[in-house]
Amino acid sequence: MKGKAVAGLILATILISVVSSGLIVVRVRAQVVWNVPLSGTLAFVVSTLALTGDTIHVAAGYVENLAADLVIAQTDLHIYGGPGILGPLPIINCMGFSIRVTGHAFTIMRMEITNALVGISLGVGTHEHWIYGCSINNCGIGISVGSIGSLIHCNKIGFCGTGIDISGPPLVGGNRIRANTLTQNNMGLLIGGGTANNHIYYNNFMNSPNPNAWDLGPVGPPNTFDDSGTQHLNKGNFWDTMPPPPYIIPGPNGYRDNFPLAAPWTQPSGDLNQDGAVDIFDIVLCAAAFGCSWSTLGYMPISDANSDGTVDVFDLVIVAANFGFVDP
Ligand SMILES: [Ca+2]
Ligand SMILES: [Ca+2]
Repeated sequence: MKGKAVAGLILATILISVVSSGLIVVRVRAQVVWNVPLSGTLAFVVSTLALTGDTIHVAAGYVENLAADLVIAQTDLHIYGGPGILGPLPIINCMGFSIRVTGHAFTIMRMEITNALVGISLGVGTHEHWIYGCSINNCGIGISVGSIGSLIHCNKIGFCGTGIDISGPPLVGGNRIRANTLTQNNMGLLIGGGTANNHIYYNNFMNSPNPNAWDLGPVGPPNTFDDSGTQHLNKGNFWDTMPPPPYIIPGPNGYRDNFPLAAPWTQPSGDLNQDGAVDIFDIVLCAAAFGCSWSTLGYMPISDANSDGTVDVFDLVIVAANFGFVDP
């Protein structure tokens, strides 16, 4: 079984890298899995033990209070919160500090982050981070995007000053911000500052006392409220303050969401790679981690469709049951 899983992983990596739309990158890892708290606190593991390519598993229900900024300087470091069936999301209470990412290709999934100056700060010039399924609350800024080519999806961000901030220098670009739900932040999204080619779609922006989004300008850079470089495809966001479409993003730049959603976005069941269709690539993603369980190397939360801590036939069944679905 182990040999099959490895073969599946390699096959999946090749297939996804070559053929897919590039939304999901499956990374082959051969490094250590650290289990927190068995290996100490998360901050201790990150600062002292973990190396490039390692994965850190944080048990459901775990709570840690930071005593300083949590700096992620490694490349290709992965932090996975425990599967939902085993308990609530593990919590990093930042106590006014921040999680600062200075390395590349950082992955964090299924963690709760509270009381931070910046919940997750993706450093300027860093690239290819993957932020999925996190709950970020009561922060000055929920996620500050200074990176290139990151995927930020299916997170819930609430009660922050600004939910997602993409107002960095022109270097910041090529990030996909999709399927996040931002509620009761003072401002949901802050964009502009010369950033370019960031794609913002399928997000739900709700209940912000100030505008759900604000565009800083300057005029010109082609950030889009769609999944491509054109403003004229049919993916958009849900805005609870929406006037008749298109939704004009307040601010000096004139960004528009040409095809805003009429109702909040809900992620289709079985669409593991979040590309809007349930197809062979979701099967491949499931195969990539098939046979892996929560505490072992190779487990990926995104492959575990029913979040029970094991990637097995029941996850394949969920994909199969929805196979053929295509977002209209
Ligand atoms: Ca899919
Ligand atoms: Ca499962």
